[in-house]
Amino acid sequence: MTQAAEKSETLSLEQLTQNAEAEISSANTVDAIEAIRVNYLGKSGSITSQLKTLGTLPAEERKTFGAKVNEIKNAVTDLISAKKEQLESAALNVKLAKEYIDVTIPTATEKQGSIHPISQVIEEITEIFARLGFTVAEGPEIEDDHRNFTALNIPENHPARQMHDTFYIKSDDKDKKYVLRTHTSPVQIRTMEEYKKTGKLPPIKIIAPGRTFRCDSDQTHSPMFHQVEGLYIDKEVNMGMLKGCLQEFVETFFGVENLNMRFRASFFPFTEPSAEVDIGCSRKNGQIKIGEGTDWLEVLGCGMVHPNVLKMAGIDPTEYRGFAFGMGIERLAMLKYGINDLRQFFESDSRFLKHYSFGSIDIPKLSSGW
Ligand code: 2U9
Repeated sequence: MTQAAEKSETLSLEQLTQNAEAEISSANTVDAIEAIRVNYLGKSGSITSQLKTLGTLPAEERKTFGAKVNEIKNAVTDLISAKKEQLESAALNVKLAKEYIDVTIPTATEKQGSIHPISQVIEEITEIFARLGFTVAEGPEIEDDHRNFTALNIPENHPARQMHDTFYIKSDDKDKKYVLRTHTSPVQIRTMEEYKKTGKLPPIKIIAPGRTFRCDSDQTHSPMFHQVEGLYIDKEVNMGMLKGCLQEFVETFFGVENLNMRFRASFFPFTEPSAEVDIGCSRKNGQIKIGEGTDWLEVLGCGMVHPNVLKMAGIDPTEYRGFAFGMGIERLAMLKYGINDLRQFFESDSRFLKHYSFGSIDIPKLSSGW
């Protein structure tokens, strides 16, 4: 190629680039940019055609010319993708602005959903314990049997394992058995493990609300049910503090000041001493009235965390103590809202929800003066 021919070739490539740049810059739709791409880089596009002429050039010119065309091709490709991205994002913004939905506008009353009583009661309980300084912890519903049992002082072959009517899960892992958690206690185990792992020291003050599972189904048992458990570990934790905390809880939850409450000695493998908690009530014609009369009604269980449980979780029981409690949500919801059939909770009958009608923006209904 003569010098003049080379100059004109360079100029034409430069011209090509300038034209492409100008067209890309003034393109204002994704379709327009796609048309430009086809014109320059498509099968018979002008840059592609330049590459096709390579074969006709003498070997010594091929390299420099080829490099130049490739450079232009890459530059134009980059410009096109940047512009395409910019146009696509602008188009999306226009679409989003057009399709804007104000989610705060209330739906028609007859179409409004409502909060399930179980969710409502979990909210109420969480609110009360949050005021007492507890935070919420969560964990998986499928657990290994170490965290569900062994770490809670329920070793293999302990009768409590049978009492829990456990759903076992098939597993290929020979060394680990998995279960649907029979209580939310493994959440507390996980929290203690995390403290140990990260070197964080107590106090630990958590509640663990959530679903639990036992292979049991009749008038008063559902294979899936809900619990809230609590755990407080610190250097100076004692049974008196546990009683004060639960007294505050039952009074606020049931909305009865100075509600009679008593601890009745009981047994759980994970607490020692252990107690069941009763509140004062009256029973007339099968009707329970909380805060009246001289009868007692069991509402939850509690105790001081067993030293073995603290030890297994890496917390020194000579330095730290803990209290723990556990409650069944369905039972508390039935007592507070006068629901008399457990099955109603799980039948998905919208009339049931409508009847209790906890609005989605209601705050938990707590009747004490807090
Ligand atoms: C750790 C240590 C101790 C949790 C506790 C209870 C007592 C209890 C029942 C109430 C009704 C279960 O739903 S229910 O059948 N629970 O009585 N639960 S103490 O104790 C723990 C938990 C975790 C690490």
